[in-house]
Amino acid sequence: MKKRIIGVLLTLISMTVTAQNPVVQTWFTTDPAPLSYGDKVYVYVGHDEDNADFFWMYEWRVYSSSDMVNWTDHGSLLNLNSFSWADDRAWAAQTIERNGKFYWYICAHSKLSGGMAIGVAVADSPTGPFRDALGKPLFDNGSWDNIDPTVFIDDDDQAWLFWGNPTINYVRLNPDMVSLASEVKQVKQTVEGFGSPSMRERERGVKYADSYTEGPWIMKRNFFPLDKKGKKAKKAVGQYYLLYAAGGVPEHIAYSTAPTPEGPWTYRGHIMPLEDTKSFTNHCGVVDHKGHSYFFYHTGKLPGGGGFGRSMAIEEFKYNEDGTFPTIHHTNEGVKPIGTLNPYQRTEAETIAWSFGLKTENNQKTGVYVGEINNGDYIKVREMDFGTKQPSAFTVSAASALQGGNIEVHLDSLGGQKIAVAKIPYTGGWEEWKEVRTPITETVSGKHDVFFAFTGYKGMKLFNFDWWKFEEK
Ligand code: FUB
Repeated sequence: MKKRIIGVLLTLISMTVTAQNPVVQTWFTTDPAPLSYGDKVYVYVGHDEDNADFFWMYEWRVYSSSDMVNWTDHGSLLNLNSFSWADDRAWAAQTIERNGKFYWYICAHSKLSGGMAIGVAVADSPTGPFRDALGKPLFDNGSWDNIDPTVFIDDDDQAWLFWGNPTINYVRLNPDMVSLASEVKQVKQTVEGFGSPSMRERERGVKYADSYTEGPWIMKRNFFPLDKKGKKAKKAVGQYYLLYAAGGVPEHIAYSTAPTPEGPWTYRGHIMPLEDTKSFTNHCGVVDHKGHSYFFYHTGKLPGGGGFGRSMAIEEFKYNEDGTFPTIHHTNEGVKPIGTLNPYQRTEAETIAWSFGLKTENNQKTGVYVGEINNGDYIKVREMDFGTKQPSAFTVSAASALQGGNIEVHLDSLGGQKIAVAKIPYTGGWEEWKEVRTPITETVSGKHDVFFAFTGYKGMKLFNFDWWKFEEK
């Protein structure tokens, strides 16, 4: 019995040590929509409230990473108050860049029509500041179907917006990205296209291959078709993909392809089959970045999570040679790093590969910082490359209105080599930031995962943590 308990404990510890999923542990992060821009992947998410019994959602948040494992929290960059016409349900959304501007398509409950409506916010950078581009919805006809907008710009510069549950609606956008260039149309759902006809046309007692539910993700990809002998064509062919949550609830992810954005669609099967993800919804987004392809989705697997407490997760995958998707399963491990972190650059404390116990907070004065730190909490950052330059000091910016505490810096594991202890004093307030510089005498070189372990008096909030930096000798 004792052996079994030790075995379970060891499994739990090793899971935490290697886990990258769920990607964020500080907040629930739902309906992830990734965007590759410059050196980074940005991901735009919704936010389930703690202990919710429905999709009580009031804001949208943004995270970014240049290595896919350390994610920087940019905070809550849009909320229902950003849209004068919206009063509830800050549900799924997606952001796209065009000519240096970032357009964030959201859906929310409209107090104008009483239904769900599509809105759009705009900013000059992927992390805002975002403002409602129109001061009114982009599309609002009083229907509850208007959820989950997804957007893409075709090679001919035509932008397309798709959305809907249980209908699939689509429209052309004007080059300004904030007005409609065509009538809103509905994709005809058929057995060939989606595994079944639209919900209203499905016949009782008939077992269909699949069924569109919600959460569309529209994208295009060029691939080289294979002939019957498996030989690759010389010319690439553009293919349109519509990925979506399917099968009613619980949802799996399926997809269809077409030669044009308007179809005809061919049902292609499951991408992420129904698995025990602890969430009865799923919602996906796909991004190609630096030669890697990533599948974003959500699960209910964060402790305290579930169907109304969902968290984004990521898997890397490779397209099949014939342009189809492989089957992708959810994992705890998630993705591998594709870059390193420079310890000698000031890094925001909210850049996190894995954390335990704490939260991030944001406000006008400080921006985003790490708060709610208690004894025993920790942050792990991965792939910190000290190179051959020996660090001589570790500096942090922290604030405490109480007794403060310690930031212990360990290499490779929580119990690994301790290279510094920053002692945070009482600073006069939770946002009275002080820089604390600690010399390093231990020898450190090469690449390490680094753990910031927080210690201090038990049972009370210790300090807030804004940024850290190592100095080279
Ligand atoms: O997050 C609220 C709703 O749940 C989304 O709009 C759907 O796609 C489902 O994930």
